[in-house]
Amino acid sequence: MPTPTDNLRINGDRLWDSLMEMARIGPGVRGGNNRQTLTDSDREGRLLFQRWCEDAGMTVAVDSMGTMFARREGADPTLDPVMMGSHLDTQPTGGKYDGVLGVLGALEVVRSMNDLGIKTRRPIEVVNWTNEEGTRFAPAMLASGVFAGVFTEEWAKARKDVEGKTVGEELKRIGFEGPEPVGQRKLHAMLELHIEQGPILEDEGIDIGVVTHGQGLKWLQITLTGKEAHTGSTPMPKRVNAGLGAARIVQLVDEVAWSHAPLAVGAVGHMEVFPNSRNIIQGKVVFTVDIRHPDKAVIADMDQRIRAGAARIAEDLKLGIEIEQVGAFDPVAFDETLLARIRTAADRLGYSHRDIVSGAGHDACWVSRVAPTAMIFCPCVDGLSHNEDEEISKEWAAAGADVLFHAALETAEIVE
Ligand code: HGY
Ligand code: MN
Ligand code: MN
Repeated sequence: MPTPTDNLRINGDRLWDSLMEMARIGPGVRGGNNRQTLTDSDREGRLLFQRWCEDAGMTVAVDSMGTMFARREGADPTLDPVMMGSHLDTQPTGGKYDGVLGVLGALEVVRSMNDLGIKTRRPIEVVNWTNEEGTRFAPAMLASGVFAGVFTEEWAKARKDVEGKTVGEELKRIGFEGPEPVGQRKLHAMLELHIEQGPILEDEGIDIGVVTHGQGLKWLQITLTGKEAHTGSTPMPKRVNAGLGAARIVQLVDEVAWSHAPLAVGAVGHMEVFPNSRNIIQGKVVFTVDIRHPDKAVIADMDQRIRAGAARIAEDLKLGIEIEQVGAFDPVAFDETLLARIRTAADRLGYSHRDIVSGAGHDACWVSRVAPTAMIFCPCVDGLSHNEDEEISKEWAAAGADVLFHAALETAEIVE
């Protein structure tokens, strides 16, 4: 017996056009994006998204962390909505699709519902979560973390960027500190479409990733303090070299991650050196260790060994050391009912699929604490992301949004 959703598809051309139009806001230097959270370009992207949502007949609410909820009413407005969403903020050298595909793919689902005159029992909400990336303001997934009760709003709004500006000040400055209290908004379920940001789906020629888990993560910010001195006239035995300590700890992080191969990952992505002069021994280095694994116990082991090893390195080199945990979340298991709907939708639509664990963190990881949540991945070229060369195909984007469409309709229930 055919069902209403049998062969419903979104409009892939319209989705692609919207992705390309959004990509023109906050352009990078090599074809990607630099639309960091709460900057003027983020504001411009938010306003475009808001206009598109209103053009699609939705009403847009903003909470006090700046998260945007675009609502399409259902037959029964008293029911909790089905949310679909992700983030519009990007890395400083980010791609055009990380996060953006999830927000604009959800908008495309609503546009397609409008085209097809589809009514759902439950309301539908398309969400743009503030500061998913955690690059300008640590930690990542900041607003979804406040929404899920992981961080207090006060702590989150006090987070500072390298210029000392706070989240709260910047929210006000761009006009997106909304009136709605964070976390009061109820939801029945959330679905997040995202690019894989890894090589598995493309390597295996698979269309859809059914994301069963998100791996756990820890971010340790380490500050090493040595002694600035002349690089030419200071004898080697007299040096207190913070840069040397940082180099040895970067090596230690790599060794610890490899010791838990093949699933563990570890690196230092962020590093600031002071005074950063060609002929002054580095007096201070501030850097962030990023370690991840699907098993909480392995993360704890890596954390403990890196802390102990860093302390030994600092002692050997007579450096001061401070270690502050600036981000952490445990491995997450997503909702089995939603995962089954995603697999069924992919089968119905003729897309190949496989279960997969997310290497990256996502807003869905926090939202899963307050409602059933699941993610859908599409492949990305060479598995590359957090790089301006990030690329996907129009077909991959459409396939992911088609599956999102069907899973959302099943969850929100079509009504005649
Ligand atoms: O760091 C992450 O995994 C995400 O991209 N914010
Ligand atoms: Mn993302
Ligand atoms: Mn990202």
